[in-house]
Amino acid sequence: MIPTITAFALSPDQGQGLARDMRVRWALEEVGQPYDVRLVSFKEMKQPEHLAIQPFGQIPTYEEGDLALFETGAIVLHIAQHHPGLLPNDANARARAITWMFAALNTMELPIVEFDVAPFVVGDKPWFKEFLPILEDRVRVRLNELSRRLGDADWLDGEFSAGDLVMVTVLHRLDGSGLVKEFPNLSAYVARAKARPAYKRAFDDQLAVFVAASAG
Ligand code: GTB
Repeated sequence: MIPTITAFALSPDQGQGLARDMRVRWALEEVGQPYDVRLVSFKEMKQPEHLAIQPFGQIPTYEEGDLALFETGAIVLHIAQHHPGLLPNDANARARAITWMFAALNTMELPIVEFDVAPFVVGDKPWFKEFLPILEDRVRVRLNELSRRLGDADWLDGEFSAGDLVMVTVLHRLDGSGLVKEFPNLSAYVARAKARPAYKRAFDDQLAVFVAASAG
């Protein structure tokens, strides 16, 4: 059965891979699962029909027959558990790969998003100029720890896994900041992941949505 995901009809990032359907598209591409995309406007995301699937009125969602999922971590895990390629067969290695998915979403993404959205949320406050470097340092601490753990390995734990996939989409959010570049091994890690054909297909497909919407 072909799953259907939702994505922004007009993404605020102009198709630069920041909207979170990117990680779902990438996972589907990695496992070779074709999928359909239903584009939704901001208004449609807040309507009862969408809220029934995504209670927070966000994208992406994932529908497959009777199953409707939200939360990208859960969606990527579902894809990885139902197709070979994104999780190791060995039970312990599988558990560790899933741990990296949680680490990406809970330990890394949290300070990264706080740092990224601060200019929009509190950019007009008189204390903002002192506050931003504090948030930046919180991100730097996590990057340093991640860099130390990765060392000179290609991937976080053995073969490329859903843990790397989610981690790289989280680090992608820092692209404009130059922070990842402070850590050459992390920079190389992100570049290695983004060189994967599945990443490129997912990125190009997401960008094509924005290009088509802008043209029309
Ligand atoms: N925890 C949820 C998940 O992982 O699925 C979070 C989903 C989420 O944040 N969705 C965002 C959304 O629908 C889009 S991806 N927002 C609309 C709303 O909340 O009303 C986040 C995102 C969007 C745009 C940029 N950008 O332009 O740079 C970056 C990240």
